[in-house]
Amino acid sequence: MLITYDLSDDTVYEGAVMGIVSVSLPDEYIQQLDLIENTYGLRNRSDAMRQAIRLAEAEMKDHLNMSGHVEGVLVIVHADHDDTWMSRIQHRYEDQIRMQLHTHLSSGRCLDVMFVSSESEDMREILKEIRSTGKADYLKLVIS
Ligand code: NI
Repeated sequence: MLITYDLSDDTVYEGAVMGIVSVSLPDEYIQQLDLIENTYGLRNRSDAMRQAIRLAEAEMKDHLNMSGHVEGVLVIVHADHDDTWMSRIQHRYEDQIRMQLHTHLSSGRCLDVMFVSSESEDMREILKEIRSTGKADYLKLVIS
């Protein structure tokens, strides 16, 4: 489904003139967008989109600001057990992944929990590779 944002009443936001972007989203993402709107008590999907970008920005900032050696827990939820993308990444970074656990949630999705001990540059690469697949429904790095 293509959502074309009509921002005619909304082209100035918090004092800033805004660009208009058309986005194609699957129904599942539209439902998530509506959930963000409701959860954060926002006015509309445009506000929900801004909130989603701010949340992603905060997470990216945390990851970009990592420095030196980092240790923590990486949690990933993904859908297709038979798709080997996660396993390939885990093998590529076996020197950084010290322990891993794989199990299945009641929804049938896969849950991977990994203890990572890595230089921050490698950690950023791991996160980037996981994100670039677009296959992680959930990705969280908790740094100790
Ligand atoms: Ni699995």
